[in-house]
Amino acid sequence: MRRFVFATFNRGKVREVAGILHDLDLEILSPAALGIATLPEETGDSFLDNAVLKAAGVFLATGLPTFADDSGLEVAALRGAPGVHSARYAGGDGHDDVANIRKLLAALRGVEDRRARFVCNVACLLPPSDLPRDLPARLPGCVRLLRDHPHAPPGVALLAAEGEVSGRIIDTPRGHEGFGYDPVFWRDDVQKTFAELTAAEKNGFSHRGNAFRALREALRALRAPAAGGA
Ligand code: ITT
Repeated sequence: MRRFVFATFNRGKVREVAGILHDLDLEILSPAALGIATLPEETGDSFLDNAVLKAAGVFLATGLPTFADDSGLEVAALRGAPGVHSARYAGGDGHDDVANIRKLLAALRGVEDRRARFVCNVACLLPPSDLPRDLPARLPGCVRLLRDHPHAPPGVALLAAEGEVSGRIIDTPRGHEGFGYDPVFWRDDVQKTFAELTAAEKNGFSHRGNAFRALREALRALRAPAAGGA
């Protein structure tokens, strides 16, 4: 069994990703289980930079293969805001989902164009010895193998995966599943918000579902871990 740390403190992400990766032979560890109380500050300008920063902080502290997710909501009428600031949109330490939604709905009051998308970037750091030589040819389209990302530790391989999903922002929150902006993110095809879907249903077409399904295919192509190793 291969061990990975998922560098996150967001329980909604953990629930969703556990469902997507459940059929891989993986043990997924939390930072808390390894004595890590905080992740590096998200000072990057892009989702990928921030995902790499989070994964690198945990990789350097533990020496274990690590993946991280940086994600957020981009609203067309707000020129892509809240974007990389989604968790902290309403200020403070962030993660006040009710305050974030309130601020978003205030910003969109009277605005007709409600188009929005969720974006998820995943950064997975691995020892290069885990990678088969033909890996690049076997990677799904939205996964890249990067060897010189500025925030990745030197000599460590980086698999970067991306996913997105479009929808629109409704005026009145609906549903109690999920997290973050899910209660106001509406999908015309299912006539529901993301907060009215189970985690499995949301995974079926969400940004995170798309990004982690792609990563899952890349992980299937890795060399088997050395006996007794990580
Ligand atoms: P970690 O950094 O510990 O992983 P976080 O919640 O701070 O957790 P991000 O920095 O990636 O994660 O911020 C993502 C924010 O974007 C999240 O807090 C939500 O406000 C929003 N978001 C991302 N994915 C979402 C989803 O699937 N549903 C609803 N909101 C989402």
